Amino acid sequence: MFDKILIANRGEIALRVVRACREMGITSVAVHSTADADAMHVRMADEAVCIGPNPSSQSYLSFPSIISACEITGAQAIHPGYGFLSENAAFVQAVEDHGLTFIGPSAEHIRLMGDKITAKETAKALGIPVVPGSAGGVPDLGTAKRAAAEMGYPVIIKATAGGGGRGMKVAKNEKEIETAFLTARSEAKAAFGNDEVYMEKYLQKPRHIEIQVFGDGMGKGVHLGERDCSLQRRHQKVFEEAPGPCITPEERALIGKICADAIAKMGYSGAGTIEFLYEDGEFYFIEMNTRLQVEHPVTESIFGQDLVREQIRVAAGLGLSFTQDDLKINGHSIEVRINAERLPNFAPCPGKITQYHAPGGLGVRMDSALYDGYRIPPYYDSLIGKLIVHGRDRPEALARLKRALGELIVDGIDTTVPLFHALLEEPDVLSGNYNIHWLEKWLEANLH
Ligand code: MV4
Repeated sequence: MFDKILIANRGEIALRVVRACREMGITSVAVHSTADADAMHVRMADEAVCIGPNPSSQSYLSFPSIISACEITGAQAIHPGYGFLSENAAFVQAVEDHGLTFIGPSAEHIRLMGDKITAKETAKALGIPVVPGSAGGVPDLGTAKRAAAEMGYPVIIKATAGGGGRGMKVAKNEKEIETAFLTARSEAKAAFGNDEVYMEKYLQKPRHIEIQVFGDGMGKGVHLGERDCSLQRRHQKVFEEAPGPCITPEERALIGKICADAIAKMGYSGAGTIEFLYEDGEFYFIEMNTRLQVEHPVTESIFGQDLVREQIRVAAGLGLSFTQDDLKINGHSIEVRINAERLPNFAPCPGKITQYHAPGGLGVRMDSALYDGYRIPPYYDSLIGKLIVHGRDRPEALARLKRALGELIVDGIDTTVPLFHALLEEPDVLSGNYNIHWLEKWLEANLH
């Protein structure tokens, strides 16, 4: 096992990793930008190194600064958290070239899943159900028209280098295909420097269901069920839950086994998420994320397992501390993302926290790097906390969420907390009756 781990991240996820390290007897090293000198992750880690000025490009994304910080402190491994360098294959390569361990999958697996066409081809070859679509890239308008006519409208055109919703265009009929194709291609070029696009049948009212998987790095794979993350605004998740309110135990066992077997066959190492659209009882693969995700705590809550501990164990070559048979779901968990944003437009709202009080009690977990007097810097993303609740069943988790939100105090800035108070009054949220478009429609009707 490692003696010392460097955490190449900030905010609540850096604290999350510090906590796992401390329980495992591993020394933690925080890195930080100038703006983050007073951040909670710096205070809570055993050691800290300033790695550069405020822009992420010169600090949290700087390969030489981070690798030098390992050399200075004697850290043997790097935990990337989510975002920043967590899915950067070139970084993984640089880490390994310096004799260090990246806590995550191989550069090859990150690269494979970063290209959405090869990800889909790989998934399909491994027996994972995929959305019907073009065979590989769509090089020109003629090919786009033929492919669309064959699969039937509506279709969606996506950037091969994309993901997370950027560079996507829907065409409802043949009249719309030319504009959709050309816009998708030019947006892909502008955003990713790669204009390759592919096409899929457009699913009109799916849910976003993602399966948590783990590879032990020694040829075994397990799954930890699904999360329903359908409540999103502009491709940002705001409310996530596990298990999915519409997924039966039989469906979970079936898709879970398909995913776990695929992970085993790939020889995948570490945590991963296989994303599906789910409509009319069918799962359709769209992408795979090769990192720990923001919403991992809902899975931890229902399985009673520490996913960061497992990531560290697998990276150290020790394998997982549980088998598939050990994993049993207990109750229901919900997470809401607390962002420093002002409604109704979700404008970023950095500034000084004049008062902070975290909720507590049975089944309540607050993952946040806030403290009284903390000044949220304007340079990074607006996630300032995650409130995660666990109950014996979904109604109990919902009641607990409402109670915990009532205890939470974040003064001095605006946050997304009022949104959650309002959502918890909505019959569709209370019954779990929502799809990927529900929140945008609700915001349109209620906040504008
Ligand atoms: C789709 C789709 C409908 N049909 N693909 C958006 C982000 C990216 N991960 C995939 N996305 C979508 N792909 C097909 N074939 C609808 C979306 C989509 C979406 C997906 C998940 C969560 C929220 C979404 C919001 C709008 C569109």
